[in-house]
Amino acid sequence: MSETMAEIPARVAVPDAAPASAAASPPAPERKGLTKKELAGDHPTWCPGCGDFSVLALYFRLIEKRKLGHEEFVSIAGIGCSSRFPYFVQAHGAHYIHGRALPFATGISLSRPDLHVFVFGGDGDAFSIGGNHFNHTARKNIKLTYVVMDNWVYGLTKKQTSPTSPLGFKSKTDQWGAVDYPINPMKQAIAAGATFVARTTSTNPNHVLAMMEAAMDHDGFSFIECLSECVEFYEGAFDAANPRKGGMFKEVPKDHDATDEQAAYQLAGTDFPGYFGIFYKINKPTKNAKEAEINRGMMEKVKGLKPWQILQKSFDRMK
Ligand SMILES: Cc1ncc(C[n+]2csc(CCOP(=O)(O)OP(=O)(O)O)c2C)c(N)n1
Ligand code: SF4
Ligand SMILES: [Mg+2]
Repeated sequence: MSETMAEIPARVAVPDAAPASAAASPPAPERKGLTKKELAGDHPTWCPGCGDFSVLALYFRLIEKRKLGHEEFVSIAGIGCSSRFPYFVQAHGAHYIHGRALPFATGISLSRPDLHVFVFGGDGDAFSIGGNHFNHTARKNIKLTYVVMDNWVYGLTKKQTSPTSPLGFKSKTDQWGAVDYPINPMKQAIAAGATFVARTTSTNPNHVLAMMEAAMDHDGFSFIECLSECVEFYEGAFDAANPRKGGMFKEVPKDHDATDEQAAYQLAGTDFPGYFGIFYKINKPTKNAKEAEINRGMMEKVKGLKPWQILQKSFDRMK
């Protein structure tokens, strides 16, 4: 890492920083940020009515509202219908390997702490093949936002049981009904050490936006479980959480203490449709901050040396 990189504080828009010599020049015009129209990438290939459309539209609204420019954020995903997300965003991003979006995004976050790193994916991507990465990214408190579009099924591969499918769900892998106990993403995130844990549903746009905003402002690993219906392979899965379908949308009680892990865990254990909002939010140092500190210390030790001289010192030590 260069000295300049080591000095970049978290989430500072570096390119806008004015050079010292420009102190006397007129202030730069206010940055406009990207518009929804500019952000629209490939036409989404999702089935008409898929909940993922709403998440994409709200992501555009978030970028627009926060006046972000191309150099300030990145959108990463694994594999799945939901993970096709970055194709539909005309900005920096990557559609990566199934279950491996988080380690890839971790590298980006650690090397470019000035960026907003957003990761999108499905329940299979997050909790089956990527389950291990989920736990480790959470415990390391990597500064990024992870939105899991949970539809309780593998959509892309046409209806297999996922780790969040409820007992009895009939799929191509469980023709007689699922027998494996589903995981609870909220409990899993809290237990793994995530420092921001929220739940929302794609049928409540204002709430999705509010959760995304709070998540991106959090200095640490922020996780959002967003219920997002697969109309093709699990129609009606979330009707009980949708007032327009006769269900109930219950927000986290006003007196809930989001810094209380036990209280958050208790909320997470409520029967479906459960609660929506921020269950848990605490501040503790990120891996980003800890590594930056180590880097600063190391740079201090080799101050004034050229990169090749630093390398030579390492070689000399090996002799
Ligand atoms: C290594 C690997 N294993 C399996 C697959 C096949 N595969 C692609 S997507 C997927 C699951 C998708 O489910 P989910 O993550 O819930 O996303 P959804 O399609 O429901 O949005 C699987 C098993 C793959 N692409 N790569
Ligand atoms: S199969 Fe399901 S998850 Fe995939 S695009 Fe269609 S509705 Fe959405
Ligand atoms: Mg899924």
